[in-house]
Amino acid sequence: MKNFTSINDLDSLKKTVQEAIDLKKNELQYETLGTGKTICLLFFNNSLRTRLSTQIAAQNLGMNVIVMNFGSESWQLEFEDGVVMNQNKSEHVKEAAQVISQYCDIVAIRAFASLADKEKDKAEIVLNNFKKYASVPVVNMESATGHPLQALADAITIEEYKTTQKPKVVLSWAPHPKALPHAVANSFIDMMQLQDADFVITHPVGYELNTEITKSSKIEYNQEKAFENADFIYVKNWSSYKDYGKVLNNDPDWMLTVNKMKLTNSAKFMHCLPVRRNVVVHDEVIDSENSIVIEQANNRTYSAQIVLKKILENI
Ligand code: SN0
Repeated sequence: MKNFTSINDLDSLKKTVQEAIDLKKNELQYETLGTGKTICLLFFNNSLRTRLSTQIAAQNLGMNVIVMNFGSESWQLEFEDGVVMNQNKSEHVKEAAQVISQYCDIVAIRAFASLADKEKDKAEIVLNNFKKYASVPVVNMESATGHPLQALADAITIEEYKTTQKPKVVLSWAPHPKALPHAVANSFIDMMQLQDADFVITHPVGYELNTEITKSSKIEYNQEKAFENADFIYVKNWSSYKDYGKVLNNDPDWMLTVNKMKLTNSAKFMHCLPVRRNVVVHDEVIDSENSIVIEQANNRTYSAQIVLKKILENI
């Protein structure tokens, strides 16, 4: 594998999940694969899990890690071509990406959606410009439209906790005070479409995601109906896609509660974190035995590590 910018960059999701589960049994089994190699982690947005788990993953493979927060530590980058750069942006991505490529063997990038300009977000300006100008492999640590490292960790988690061959998995929208990106939901859907599962998406009217991503996935507008017999409930807020980046309603009825969990087949509760307690999910659910969010976050390490391993093997 050269770049990892989408779950579809994996040759086989099923095989990769098994490889990650095997890696988890002894995370240092490839500890010399990355000796002498360096990864640069570039953050244009905040992070906790992605930053730490990707560093641990790289270290488990023997790599050196450099982390840079572009918001506070670097020059502001220009991504448009032909711009007269007499404003606040000091450096063009053309130079930055080429220079960074000389210092490292893999570059990983976090750059959230602006949620202001749908077309620019769809064009993945930051990720694709790095892909265009960098001469080293590029890893997506959540871009404008996707978060494939999270989706791979979710796939590993579902594989570990499923009790039937074809589980029912529900992706449910939940309220949130802020306008959040579509990336986590998009990549979760991409990933679920590769699985043998009964997959249902539920959200209020107006929160339909990009149909190029949802394709023929089942959408059920009645949350309670969607929850019937579910084995996994994956909760996530996203802003409107149609009315781009807007919070249309914050209907508290969509929060995940114990009563709603009672409709399920004793479902496991999943969330990518960070999560707003008692807005997205009630304390009682996230603190219950059915909550697997901590293990889900643990799997971020093995998701990143199996991806870096595949890239290192190809350098
Ligand atoms: C991000 C998102 O894409 O939804 C990252 C998730 C991995 N989440 C947030 O920005 C939450 C911020 C908040 O204030 O709750």
